[in-house]
Amino acid sequence: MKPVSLIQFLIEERRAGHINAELSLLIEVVARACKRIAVAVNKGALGGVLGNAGTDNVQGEAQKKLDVISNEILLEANAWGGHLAACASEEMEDPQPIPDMYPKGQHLLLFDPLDGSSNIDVNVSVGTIFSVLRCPDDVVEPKAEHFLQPGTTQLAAGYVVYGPATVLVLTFGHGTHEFTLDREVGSFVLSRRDIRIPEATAEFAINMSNQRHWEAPMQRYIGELLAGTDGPRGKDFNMRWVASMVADVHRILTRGGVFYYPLDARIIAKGGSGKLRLMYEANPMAFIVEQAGGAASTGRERILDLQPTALHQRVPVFLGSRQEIELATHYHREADGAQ
Ligand code: P6P
Repeated sequence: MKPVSLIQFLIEERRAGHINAELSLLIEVVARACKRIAVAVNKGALGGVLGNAGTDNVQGEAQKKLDVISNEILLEANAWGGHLAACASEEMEDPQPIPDMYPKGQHLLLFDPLDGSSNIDVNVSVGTIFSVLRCPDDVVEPKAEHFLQPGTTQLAAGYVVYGPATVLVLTFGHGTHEFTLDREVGSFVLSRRDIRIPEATAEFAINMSNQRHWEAPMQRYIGELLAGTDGPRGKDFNMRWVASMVADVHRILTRGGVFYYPLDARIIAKGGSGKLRLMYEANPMAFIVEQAGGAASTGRERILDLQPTALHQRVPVFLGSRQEIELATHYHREADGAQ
């Protein structure tokens, strides 16, 4: 069968009425920017781009050179196209307006330009995560509060994983689809349409070193997985933890599984609400996973239903095979005395 390029897929989606011309252009521009990020990432030590930039981001995290480079690539690519009203990034405190000399569009783009960048120096897969919202009609200079829309309002979400292959996963709310970069041609080619995550799984991803800090229901749930055939679950579980959300989520989209980054006592003691960011990590990944038949919660609530209160807000993340997410969420709600 003739391969379907990303451009052809976007035309199909426009003809189906799933997206408009401006959103189609936005996705093309983001995909092209991610190809440039892939070139920079794939240079490794030869590109002089490894190591720390010597600066911290808004999260107070030391920025890798490639964090800054990836952020610049995405901002530059999206400035002149006329499809965006503003961008927001993990690497920037405030939203970035579109420069006055360029026309503005009706979309807001949020991204984590290089998620998992602590893995860069050890040559483990990293990725770009992005989310697209509609800019409120009467807003010309979008501020942070205009980005604070629930995940259910996303028009598109996607990620690109820079691994052995460079792979784009994308949803517009009509299924989750995968495109693999054909480096010889330089274009993304549809490699899986309508991905489905199996309802059940025997594989979980979590950073076990935090175990002693977890809340009781998380200790109970993970304890049952570790007990395997000796415990109430009656089957053995496998564990993976890449410490690169895009890589862990891509594995779940490929063979099922669950990913957890729960609250823990240290986060709670510091008045925190989680490790991962809602607007440009949890929401896009939750949209992608739900559109593939999986589930995504904070352990108490559906992630996509959350009303955001801050641009860089953090949340606990439970996502993947529906049966496990529902059980883990049930344990937390039961412990809270809810329902
Ligand atoms: P830890 C990467 O820094 C990240 O934001 C996610 O990509 C990843 O899942 C998580 O943090 C890893 O966290 O505590 O295991 O280093």
